[in-house]
Amino acid sequence: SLANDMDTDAATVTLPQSDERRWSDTSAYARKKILQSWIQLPNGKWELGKILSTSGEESVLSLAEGKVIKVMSETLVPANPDILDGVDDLMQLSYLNEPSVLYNLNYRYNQDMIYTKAGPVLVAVNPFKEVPLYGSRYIEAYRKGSNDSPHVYAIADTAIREMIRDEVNQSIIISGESGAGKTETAKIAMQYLAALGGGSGIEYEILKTNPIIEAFGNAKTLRNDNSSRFGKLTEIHFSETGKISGAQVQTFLLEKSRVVQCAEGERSYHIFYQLCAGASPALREKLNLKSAHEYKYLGQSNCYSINGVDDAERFHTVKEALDIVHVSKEDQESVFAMLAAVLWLGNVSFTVIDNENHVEPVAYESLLTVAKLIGCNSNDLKLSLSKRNMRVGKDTIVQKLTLPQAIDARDALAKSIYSCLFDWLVEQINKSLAVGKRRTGRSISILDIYGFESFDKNSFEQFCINYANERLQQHFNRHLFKLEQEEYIQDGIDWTRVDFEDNQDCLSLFEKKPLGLLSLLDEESTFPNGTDLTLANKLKQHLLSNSCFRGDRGKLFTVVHYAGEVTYETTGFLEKNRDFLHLDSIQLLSSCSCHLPQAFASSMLIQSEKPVVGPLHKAGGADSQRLSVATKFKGQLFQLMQRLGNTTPHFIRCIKPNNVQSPGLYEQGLVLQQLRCCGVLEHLCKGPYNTFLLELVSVAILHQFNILPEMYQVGYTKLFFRTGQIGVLEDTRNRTLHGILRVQSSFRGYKA
Ligand code: AOV
Ligand code: MG
Repeated sequence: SLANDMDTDAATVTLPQSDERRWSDTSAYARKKILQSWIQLPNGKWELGKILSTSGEESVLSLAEGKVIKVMSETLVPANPDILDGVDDLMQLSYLNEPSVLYNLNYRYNQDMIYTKAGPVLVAVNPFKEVPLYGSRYIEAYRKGSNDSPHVYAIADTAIREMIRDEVNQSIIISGESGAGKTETAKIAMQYLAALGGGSGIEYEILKTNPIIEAFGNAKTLRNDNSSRFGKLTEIHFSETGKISGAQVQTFLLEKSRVVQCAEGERSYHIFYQLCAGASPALREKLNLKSAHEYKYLGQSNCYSINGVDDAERFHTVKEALDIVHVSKEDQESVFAMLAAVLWLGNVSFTVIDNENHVEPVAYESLLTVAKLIGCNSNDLKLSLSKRNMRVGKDTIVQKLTLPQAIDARDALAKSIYSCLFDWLVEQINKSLAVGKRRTGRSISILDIYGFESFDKNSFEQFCINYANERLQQHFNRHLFKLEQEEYIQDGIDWTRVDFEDNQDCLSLFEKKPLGLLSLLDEESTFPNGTDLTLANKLKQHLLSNSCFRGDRGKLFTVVHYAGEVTYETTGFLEKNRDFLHLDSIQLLSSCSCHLPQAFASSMLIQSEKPVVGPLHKAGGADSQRLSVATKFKGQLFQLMQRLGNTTPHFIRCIKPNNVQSPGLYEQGLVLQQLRCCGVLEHLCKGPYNTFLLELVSVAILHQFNILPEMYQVGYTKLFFRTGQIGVLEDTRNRTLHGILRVQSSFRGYKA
């Protein structure tokens, strides 16, 4: 606080450390001068009040609707003068505190100004309705520079300019909670890049990849009707003349489990419903396709449609898009056959065949249809779902399956077919968008990755997603810190090194070898007798000394993430991490007469040649042994960070203003929690000096207003004020102006 700062030598200011000190302007000195203030009501909401009087420890304020209240002065949080209402960069606020930031975003949101700058970061508040901010007229305005209000277009424009000017690759990194608007924002950015770099026609193809990838990788969840269940990096390449020459899409960790299982009220991947609703009679007959209601995988969550979405129509959009990215009609039909095979697999049921409860699939319509669709012998399929070959030493033993084992084998096959299909499609898209061999130009990458997740129950998926977010957060922290440091140095500010918020401890908790979360998870995954409980115990045994880790009872453990604590439950961790498919199933796929299953089998075999994790590894088992899911993901993230590390980043933070996907509803608490999570507030409010942008203000004026020399430093281009000082100046100016106005208005008989 300022009171503390007054005692400190101005040249050796350190950052406020604790939460209470993060906010800049609650000092006694600043308080005396403020005109209006925020009061926190018992329900946690902030309300604006005009300060009528302050005597001793207490202040009297008037609130809306003529209410007058008396409060302890120390609870006042200064509000900004009205002239700052709705400023388009939060940095322009005199008082940077939580209610002021919330108020400003809300003020803008109410006028459909969903974009606001927070220093170098763009904040986007999801409007949940169409807002008139897009399209060619707007693109043109940003291109010409005639519109300078914050916008995704402005970010994309800066990226293009800096790419050309600095000859450095750029990245647009979009983050935010589920449903906050990341995917829409990514598309808006692509729209702008396509418009500016278009000409060759490839830009049209790039835009058309979205409906395809969304159909196969997005699903309705309780949080978002169009939730992306994978992460995505789209790299758009530009030639030396600034025209788009191609693109490449990389995807991360698709949520496979959704194919066989999803929660009440959610849906599996859109494409299944689209196919069932939109396939032509001829295709229906060929695939023996039924309505979505007849498939068990789709029926279990009791949700078949999405408000306002016509699945049949979407199916046609996807088919058209597949044409555009050069997936042949023949291949398209194979893709649809794979989808139908997955659906029919879910309907395969089993019957008990002996008194040891071993089962085999019943050879009804479902089994026969799957065999026909993937092009294998139905007897082979039946065998692969009822028996498992195990190699022990030199011998092979055949193990019969019990019902849960058989269901696992069936579901594993369905999941593998789907995820291979997803990867195969992305590969086709990349072939179609391929950048020519001569990569002379530069690129802009757009990252749309799942945001931090914290639910009542958190499993392996949240574990991976939150780990990814820690990695990205570090990238964000380090970048902003660097920018800040550069600004001070450039302006010749005598500035001692400051510590910055870092999440390295939490990252180490995940990545340290051999005693980190990922290593221990992999180790336990290789033990034949490892269970979710032994995993939990092992973590607690080795990690308790790490301050970011806490052991809880049973299978629970807690990680202190930068965005908050998350308690994970290890149920299913080992199996999801191993994620293996029986070798029998791979062999089955490779024996198929259709080319897609063959391609899937070989890609799985290639993966299994890499270093391995699997319970039978040491025993020389016959299962497909491949990189564990967590290790593969970690590798992908490292690669991603390396790629991003070579780019100039531009950050967009998407905010979800309510949990009901409804327009016009702005819930303070929810917004605040997201702002806190993503570190934007911290960055905004931590600088020891606020920059004062009016370069012509001279030191003489400061003397006039009795601002002590230790309260500011003069840089080459800016004045840097100690926190709180700008507010004091603003208020002085306001009082002066108000004084003049009052004289004028009483003179004219008007109310000021
Ligand atoms: P997400 O990508 O952040 O969630 P989306 O981009 O899918 O979120 O946005 C969710 C929904 O919000 C969209 O389907 C739109 O209805 C609406 N929306 C978002 N941005 C805008 C905008 N600029 N204009 C109009 N509507 C918008 V997730 O993928 O769940 O993490 O996994
Ligand atoms: Mg998304």
